[in-house]
Amino acid sequence: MKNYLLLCGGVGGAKLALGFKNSIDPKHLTIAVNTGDDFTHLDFKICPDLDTVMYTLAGESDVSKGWGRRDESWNMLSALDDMGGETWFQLGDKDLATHIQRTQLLRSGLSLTQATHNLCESFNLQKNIFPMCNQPVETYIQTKNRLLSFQEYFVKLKCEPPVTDFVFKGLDKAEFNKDLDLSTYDEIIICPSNPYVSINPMLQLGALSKHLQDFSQKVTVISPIVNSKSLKGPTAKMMLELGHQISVVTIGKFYQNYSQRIFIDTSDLKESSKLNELGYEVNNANLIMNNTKSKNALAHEIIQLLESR
Ligand code: FO1
Repeated sequence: MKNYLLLCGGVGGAKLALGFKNSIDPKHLTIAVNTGDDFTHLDFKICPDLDTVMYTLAGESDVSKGWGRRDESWNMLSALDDMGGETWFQLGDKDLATHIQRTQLLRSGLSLTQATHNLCESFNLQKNIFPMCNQPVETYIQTKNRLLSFQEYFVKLKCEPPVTDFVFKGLDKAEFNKDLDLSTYDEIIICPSNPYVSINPMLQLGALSKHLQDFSQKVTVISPIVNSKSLKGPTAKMMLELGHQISVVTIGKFYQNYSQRIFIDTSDLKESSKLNELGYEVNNANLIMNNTKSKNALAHEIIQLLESR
């Protein structure tokens, strides 16, 4: 069996990561997760994508919301609201325990990787989930009038302001997670996450970016655009605002220097020849992962193809 590295954002990426977890031995699976969405809120270090992946793999995620924990209660938030505290970013009681624990672990001197693995252990997960880097990188959204921090744009303003560009702060001090030896992965999967804000921060990390460009034959993109719509979140809206068509071809162009293989949904097959012209081998599958069966089926199909190469 080959060794797989998944590059993963939040909800879409986590669904595919679960399919992989259910399909292969964990020793062949490594998941590098975007940390550009991370921020400090109410003095707690919040890592939304790491938590979404962790909760999803542990069967603990709130599937309908896509973030936070299942069977959640909101006593802290409601009490905080009664006191006039800051409640625009909703922290459930069980979820809060994760942020408290992570913040304590980091304050005790652990790296984000070590803190993540400590949390993974408490969810009975293998230690194969890694932050993309151990240094803080913060995604900012440039809108016409203001530069917004990611969570202000995403949660407080509900992705409403039109986007003109993205800024990643902290890159000068950040490096792709040193615990991950890129030469050990036979296949790298770019999960169906938002290319602009979930995968882009990782592509800014020099060592990873160079590796993907040098070994683009090992890199497979799974499109987050299905039937000319985004599966979840603001990917399609951002594409339009940036002057692109909502299409798998726009995804293909975005990753053109990094990948030579793409999976698109069967409903987008009409775009195959344009992707071939961009240099891609095109494969198609059902990319809508709305239950465990479809998550496992997609992972299985990707693995089957890549094992045969
Ligand atoms: N997303 C929301 O839309 N509203 C929230 O109040 C919210 C709270 C929240 C708390 C913890 C956490 O880990 C994630 C949370 N998210 C919330 C999701 C998150 O901010 C975004 O989905 C990701 O950053 C995008 O991948």
